[in-house]
Amino acid sequence: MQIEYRAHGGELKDLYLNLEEAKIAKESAKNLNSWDLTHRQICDIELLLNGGFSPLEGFMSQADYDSVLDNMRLADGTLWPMPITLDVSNEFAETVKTGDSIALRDEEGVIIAILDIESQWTPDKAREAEKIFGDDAHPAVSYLFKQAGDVYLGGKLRGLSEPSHYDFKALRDSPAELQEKFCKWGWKKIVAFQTRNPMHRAHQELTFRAAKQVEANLLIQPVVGMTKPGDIDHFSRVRCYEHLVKQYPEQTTMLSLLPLAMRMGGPREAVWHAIIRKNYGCTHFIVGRDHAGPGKNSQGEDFYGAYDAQDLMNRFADELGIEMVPFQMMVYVEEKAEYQPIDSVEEGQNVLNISGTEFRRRLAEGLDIPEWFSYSEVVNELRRRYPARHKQGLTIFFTGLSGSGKSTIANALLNKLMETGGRSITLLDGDVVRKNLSSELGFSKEHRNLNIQRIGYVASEITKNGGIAICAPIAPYRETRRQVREMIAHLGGFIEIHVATSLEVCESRDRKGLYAKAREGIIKEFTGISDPYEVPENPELVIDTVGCTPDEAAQRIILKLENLGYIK
Ligand code: PPS
Repeated sequence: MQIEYRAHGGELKDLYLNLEEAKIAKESAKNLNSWDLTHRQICDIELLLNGGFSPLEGFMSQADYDSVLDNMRLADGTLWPMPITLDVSNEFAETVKTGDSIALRDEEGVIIAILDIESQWTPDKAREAEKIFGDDAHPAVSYLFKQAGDVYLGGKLRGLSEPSHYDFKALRDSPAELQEKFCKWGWKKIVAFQTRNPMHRAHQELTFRAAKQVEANLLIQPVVGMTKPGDIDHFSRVRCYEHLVKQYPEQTTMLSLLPLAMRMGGPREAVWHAIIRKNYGCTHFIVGRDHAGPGKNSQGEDFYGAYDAQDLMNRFADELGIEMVPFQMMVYVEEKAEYQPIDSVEEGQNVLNISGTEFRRRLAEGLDIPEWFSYSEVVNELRRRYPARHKQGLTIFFTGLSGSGKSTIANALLNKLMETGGRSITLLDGDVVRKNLSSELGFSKEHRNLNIQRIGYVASEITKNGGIAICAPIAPYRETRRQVREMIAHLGGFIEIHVATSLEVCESRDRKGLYAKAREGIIKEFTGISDPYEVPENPELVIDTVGCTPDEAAQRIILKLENLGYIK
């Protein structure tokens, strides 16, 4: 097809080698030093190779990186707001030098591209964080310090294979493919909408009005690479978008997925998103309230002003080559039974809104979500993903000293829940786990942590799949318990129960004779005697077994579960 591809900086890049070149390069790449790309790097490389990041021809060199940080421009002056760098570990960096070529591989070992290293440096991460994002509550800053490697490699890429995707293939287009579709359909003016959330009626209204306003076709291009940690997975979102596109007039709107790794960089990110959409052939880009903002900072304030992104877009309007369609928040006006931009609401009119938190509460409790807020197909899709609490998976995590009564209560609870029926339940008792999952482990801090993490992993899988996991290890360390909670809480319920029977009582019971042995020093590192037990700070329930039978303890837990909505 003879078309003039639109691209930032002039030419739409395609960094893939042709078949013949790729065959030769693949052969020679077998002997090259290899770097296994992280998920974020896979997202970046896909858009580098297919031209989504035109005019970039690889990961940034130090000169481009410094210039982007200081001036929002590449070293040659082209507008570019976001660093696109290949971070590697110190150990790997020691094995390569400028002038080397390295093979970049995906998680399965497939060579995606060869990087010809032109630049290698240790970045000042604090400077990058400050210039691009702000304080350390920002998710990208946490990524930068906790996950990203300490050394950056820059250089041109030679693409060998496209990163593979097995899901929603029909909805994935490269910039060239999308531009070819637009050309074939006669779409000249295209307004793009970016999102990382499910879309409801307000978004449909906003995008439809934006397209009407500039008399353009509409491209809904949600991000499916990496979004803010904790966001709804893209599988559920895309099914929602598929329902939503049916709400627009025929032949006006299309859905295409963007494998971008977002940084949540607010204004800079908005400019970056616009450039990417330009590379996908769009002429207009919708920028709404708090575009790509990450929420609150460590002082509890929004990181960026609500319309900072629009201001920055305006600053570069002349050279961007894609026009902004600014949009305000849309709200539902009850008297008019329609959506309106918030500024056009008249005094005295009743505005209805359901916040994100309220929406999640209603899903969790199985409550009504009104038609004016969303489409029933979209809500049903989200109800499937987020069933009401009593249909969700759940982990009941006991912690307490040896002999405190954890296993007995856990067993009583298991039997009572089994009697009720209807749920699949697994008991991961401390002793049983030690015999099966963790038979090679001892009781050092490192081994205990590993043991608890294994229990947490199994419980997280059970919870994710809708079952109930009852865990009953000592789990003496606060930080490890916190990690387990974090691993599970976003997948379903997590209830921590401290079986707070005192050391004196546990020792006087000494059912297995272990305390006596610990006192004599025969058993080392014994919790409560020669190893610490860190008391939970905010467990959902505290039970002292003195004066409380196992039946009573299990009943208290059942009532707690009922109170929290996990059983009905
Ligand atoms: S941990 O700390 O959570 O990994 O411990 P856990 O897997 O629950 O294992 C505790 C059981 O192992 C026995 N045992 C010890 N406990 C604590 N400290 C030491 N050094 C130790 N050595 C063996 C003990 O029987 C624990 O079982 P319970 O049922 O808690 O009494």
